[in-house]
Amino acid sequence: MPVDMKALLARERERRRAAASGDPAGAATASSSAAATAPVVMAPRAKISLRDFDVGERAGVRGLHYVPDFISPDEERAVLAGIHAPGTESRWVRSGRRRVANYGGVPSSSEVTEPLPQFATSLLEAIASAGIVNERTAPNHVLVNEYVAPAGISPHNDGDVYAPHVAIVTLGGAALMDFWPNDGSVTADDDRRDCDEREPTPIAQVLLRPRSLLLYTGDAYGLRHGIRHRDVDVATDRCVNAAVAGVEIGDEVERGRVRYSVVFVRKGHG
Ligand SMILES: O=C(O)CCC(=O)C(=O)O
Repeated sequence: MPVDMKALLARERERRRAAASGDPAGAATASSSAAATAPVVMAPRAKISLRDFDVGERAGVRGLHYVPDFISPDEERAVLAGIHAPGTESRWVRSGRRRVANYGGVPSSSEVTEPLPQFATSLLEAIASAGIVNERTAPNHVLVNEYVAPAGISPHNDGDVYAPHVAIVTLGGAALMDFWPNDGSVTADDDRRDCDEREPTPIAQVLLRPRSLLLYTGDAYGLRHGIRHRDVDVATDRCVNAAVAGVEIGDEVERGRVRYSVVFVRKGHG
């Protein structure tokens, strides 16, 4: 999760200071539950079997799952409103070409410093009701990425703090995520480097449609992943979820103006 750690630490310190001093503006950002917006309500999901959503198998990658249309368009709108609720603006930190809002402490530290915001707990309840996480594996930290096209995220591996599970809900726009073997050569700690032609051919690509849920765990968690810097993605024969995402090899997929990803992780090796 390459994030501008300096900016994030400064923001986190500022937030804690404001909360401790009783500053109302700080308090609004210190606890996202203070954000005055309609609560996000999600219908409980029917239990799903992840085996039905395994997209990594055909590329020999274990632990890669893609669930299309995990949330409805109304739920997507409600989550986006929660992400931008009053008091959340000060959460955003620029990291390379994207912005990141972080909830639950400093991403690289295993310390959990606050509960998840309401939009995230609702999404999480939906994920839990589908049987995808349980009490032992439930995420306790969320990062929201905002990508204004053509922004992407440089190749990276999420490292030990979050291992072994990540769940990502895509909102607003689409993007093609590439996965490469983790040869140890590049673990970017910022977004200055693009995923570009210097990267070897990915072993798998997943087209992340709006309202979908991506899960990577185990072997898939160990890979590097990234999103290229471009307005339009082209599905290649490595696109492991092409059928379910409704594309054929060679199809061009517009990103859309802005994509958000809500990235759930569990710190503390649950
Ligand atoms: O936006 C995404 O789907 C990927 C986000 C990501 O890789 C990260 O935050 O580390």
